[in-house]
Amino acid sequence: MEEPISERRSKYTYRHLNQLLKYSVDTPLRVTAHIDLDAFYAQCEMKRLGTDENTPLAVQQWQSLIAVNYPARVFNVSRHLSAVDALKLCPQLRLVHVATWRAGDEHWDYHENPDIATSKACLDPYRNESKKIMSIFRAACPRVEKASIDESFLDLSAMVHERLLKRFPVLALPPPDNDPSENLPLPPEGLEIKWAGSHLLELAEDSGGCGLLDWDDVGMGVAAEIVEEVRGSVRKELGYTCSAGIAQNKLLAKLGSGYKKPGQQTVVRVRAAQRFLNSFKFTKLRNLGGKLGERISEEFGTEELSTLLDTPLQELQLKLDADTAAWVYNVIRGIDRSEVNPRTLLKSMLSAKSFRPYITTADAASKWLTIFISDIYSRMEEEGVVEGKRRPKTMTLSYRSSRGAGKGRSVPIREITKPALTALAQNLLKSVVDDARAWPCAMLSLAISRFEEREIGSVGIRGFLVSGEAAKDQNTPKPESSSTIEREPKRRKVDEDIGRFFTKELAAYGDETPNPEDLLSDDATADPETEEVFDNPPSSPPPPFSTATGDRPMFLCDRCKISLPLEDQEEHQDWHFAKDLEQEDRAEVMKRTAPPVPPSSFKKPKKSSGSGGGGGGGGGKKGAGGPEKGQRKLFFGK
Ligand code: DCP
Ligand code: CA
Repeated sequence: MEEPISERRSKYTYRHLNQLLKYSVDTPLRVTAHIDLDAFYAQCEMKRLGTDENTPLAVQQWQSLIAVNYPARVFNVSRHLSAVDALKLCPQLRLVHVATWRAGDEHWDYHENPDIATSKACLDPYRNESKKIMSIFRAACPRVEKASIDESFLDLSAMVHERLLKRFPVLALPPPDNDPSENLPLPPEGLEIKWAGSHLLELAEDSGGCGLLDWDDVGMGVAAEIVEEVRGSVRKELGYTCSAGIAQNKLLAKLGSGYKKPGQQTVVRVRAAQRFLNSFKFTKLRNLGGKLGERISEEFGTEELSTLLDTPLQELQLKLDADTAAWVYNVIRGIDRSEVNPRTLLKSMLSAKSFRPYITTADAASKWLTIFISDIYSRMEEEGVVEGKRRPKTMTLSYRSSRGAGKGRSVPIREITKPALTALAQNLLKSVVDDARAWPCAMLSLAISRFEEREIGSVGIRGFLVSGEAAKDQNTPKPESSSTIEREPKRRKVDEDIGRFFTKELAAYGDETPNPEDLLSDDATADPETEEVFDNPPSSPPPPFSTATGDRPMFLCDRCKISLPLEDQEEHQDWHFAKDLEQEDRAEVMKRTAPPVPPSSFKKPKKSSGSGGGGGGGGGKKGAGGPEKGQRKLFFGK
């Protein structure tokens, strides 16, 4: 016989409720949000220029559009178009070029038609706005994770707990017999959840309908109110609209925020999660967009999430390693135990420039280095490096020659002053200059990495100590953790001497290309302190090409599976090159710092899974996912 309603209990326990206070990933009552700014760079420019909200506007970097506002999207203007093609679709489109550092200037600034040969794009204005937005999120919620320049995760669990207990004092009473495994009473009968104007996704057919509310629904309703308040503050204080997803975990919250845009929010209730997930290809899920997703779709002959759901765990384990199989099995069921991690660990800072035309002299390279140092040093000031809060241990200079050959050199950083760093970089450059294979030079990049700070150690150690599900979760590739942190430098000064050189020595090289064989040989003359970390043969296969809608040639990056205008191809590959270099460097360091293998053992030491919290996983050099948005942006930010 069915129990009378008054006797029925919630399916959640007092323990589940209390776990909210500790942001536990184990409670099914957990609530997180993902907030994503709409057309972010475009909104920044609209605010700066005081543009009317309905004016179509796009942000360009050289000839490519990198952000398109929603009024322009009505005209089918999209990020993949060139500025010229976009104007054909929407003649009234307002085009704004990103700010640039220009030869001879003391500051970055907005310039009408910046010259790609003598300028470097600057994303500082967006970093600055991002910083203000983050302050609003952090003031509203104690646990915020910055996921990229315009995306954040909020763990709302503790805030929801507080509001629930205030609103439903019955929840504050001790459990029967003080037993936390007792089930909670059900929410009051007839309770109506307001949902704060959120979109709601349909519940699964077998979920018992919407009449049977439980505390997960009530908690989500409270979270929806909080998110609406936060979005309201961003709008009121800074004028920006953003979209948000509210769900039990980060995976679902992120899918939710993209469901309706702009200026809207979506709640993915627990009972709606699977149905919602089934509407996606699994390659659209967080961390499954890159190599791992590709491999799974090849192995199992499908990209459909719902088809993969029919695959038993054992079968996944036959084709994927045990941890990955378990992780995938969970993720396609909406189970994601990753924490909202408020620490923003600094991994590296990179400043790079592709040269078209190629540069051909040491003098030109040296002067670009001066800009890189200025760029990086001001970010170091902002990150507390200069005042000693954290300390980078390695500087890496890498280059790519006109024929695609690449090489990187690293040195330990001993002194954090601008003159010392400049001297170090210039010394590194000397070894490149002497290397005939570097010329003509198509790309130079300078990176500082291996930041020493307490958090890095603790994350690493936890990764080894935790067991079971938690360990699986931590071992699962987290693309966001491998991206270079993009923060918000102030307007900064470029050294005055920068400007004097750009006009000379910029002619492209002729056909004098180095012998490819030479490019593979070792450099015996390297300074003993200079460690060669990467050597990229020039003969890497060209990426597959695809043709986009319209007649604009596009290429599909075979590594991160994003389609980009053909003219961005080299620059994009440079970006991969620089990131690879960084990864190789970290892997090298891990190898060197690993405990020695006992001489009796002939077993190879187990390959380190990644890069000290830097998103290894899946055995791949770059982790399973392709670069997420934050990373992709980098190659625009030369
Ligand atoms: N960005 C970039 N290059 C890319 C992708 C993005 O430079 N390939 C920059 C410009 C975007 C910002 O990052 O404004 C945020 O990226 P999103 O993918 O979130 O795109 P938007 O915020 O522009 O639009 P949406 O409203 O779809 O989020
Ligand atoms: Ca966005």
